[in-house]
Amino acid sequence: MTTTANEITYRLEQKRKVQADFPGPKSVALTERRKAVVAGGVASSVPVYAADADGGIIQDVDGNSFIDLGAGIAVTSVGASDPAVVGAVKEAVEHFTHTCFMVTPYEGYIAVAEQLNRLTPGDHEKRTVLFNSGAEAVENAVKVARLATGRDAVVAFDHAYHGRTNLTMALTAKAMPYKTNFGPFAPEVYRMPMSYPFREENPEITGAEAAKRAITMIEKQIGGEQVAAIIIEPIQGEGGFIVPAKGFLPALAAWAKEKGIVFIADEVQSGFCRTGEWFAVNHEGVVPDIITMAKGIAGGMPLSAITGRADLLDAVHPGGLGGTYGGNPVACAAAVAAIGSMEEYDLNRRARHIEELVLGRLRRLQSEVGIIGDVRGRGAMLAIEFVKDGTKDPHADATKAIAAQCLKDGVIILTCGTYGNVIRLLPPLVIGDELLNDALDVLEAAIRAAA
Ligand code: PLZ
Repeated sequence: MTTTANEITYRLEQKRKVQADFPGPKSVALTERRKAVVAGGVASSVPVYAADADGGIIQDVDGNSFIDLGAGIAVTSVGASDPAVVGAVKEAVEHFTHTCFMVTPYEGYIAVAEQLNRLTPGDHEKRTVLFNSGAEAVENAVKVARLATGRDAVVAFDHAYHGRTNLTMALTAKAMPYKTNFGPFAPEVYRMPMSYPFREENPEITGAEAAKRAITMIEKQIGGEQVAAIIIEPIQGEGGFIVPAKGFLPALAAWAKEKGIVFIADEVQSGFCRTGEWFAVNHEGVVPDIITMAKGIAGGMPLSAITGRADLLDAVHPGGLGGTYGGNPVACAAAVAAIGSMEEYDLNRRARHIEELVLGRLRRLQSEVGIIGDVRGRGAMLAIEFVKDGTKDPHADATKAIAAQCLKDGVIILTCGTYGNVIRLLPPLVIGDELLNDALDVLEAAIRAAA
């Protein structure tokens, strides 16, 4: 057991330790079994199989310990085996695994709704619905917006990612690997230009001007009065951790309000302390009409939610929203415990501390290395965009090579970006400084080697 300054206790030793020739025999055997039974369309980033995970460490079946800079794609913010979450799950599961909230309801669902209504931005009257995945939350946010407005059109943005179901594929911007050959896609989805400061033709363009560019296009191509919803990730995730210019989100939200358009913030990736605030929209004081949540919400248990204006959510006829597993009681217990841990460990403060530590190191490195085009992000949602030396041409090969080298040295690191040229850092928020610095040493060496 080791303890950090912020009193987080770990079960597994927080130390990177990998055999030079991993994957070991047990992982190799599992890969063989997998090939015979698991569909080839499901890919994994690393060739080892997890046996245990805690704090910033994932241990594989052969005893290798990797530093986790992905948190299962921004999910295990409180750690993959936070004692409070584990205890709550055990307690809940001993009573009942499922009854279906639409059949025999239970308190946990209500408790989660109370927490989400309290934590999401705005002090207006709110209502919450629970689902299983991020995509399902997005689907339902759009359903509610269409019903409440009586309009069809939905506006999404360049570089957006909203999921893999039919409607959310339509909302997602990137063809490969998410959409190619999976169509036809849902209609009435319109794509508008994003504010992407690093790649703007005019680097001087302000957030308000970038919003105006999108609004003008909406008015020309659709007409504001036809639009049911604008959906946007306040910091885009899969698209490259793109932080829009200051003022972009508030201007869009203000215009949506004026036109009676439902402003949906997709905080599936950016929510729950990830950016150093409960939600990324808080950085600019934006209050969405509906907010979609998943990932970090339940410490790794599958749960998602939409929380929004009571008048919108309550416009839906009884029975209009639901699903067999939505708000599973064990997942609800985990969510209440995970939110408790976020508050107890003050993970917003912890995320801001991670930002300071990581950005400082990366900015120094950027001044020495030509292939780092941009370093950006908020809290513990940070990214490096790689370019060919002295240009803005995306450098996907270097990005891939750097991620591969990090893995070889025992650091699990994720890439993203429309051009596949972004390394994103999404550590569990409970990771200790020593482990994080060790991971950054590995990353820095890999970047220098590639440069
Ligand atoms: N909205 C903003 O980031 C999920 C998906 C990775 P689900 N992002 C990771 C992959 O390759 O499938 C995501 C997101 C935002 C919606 C979703 C969808 O959430 O829980 O994966 O359905």
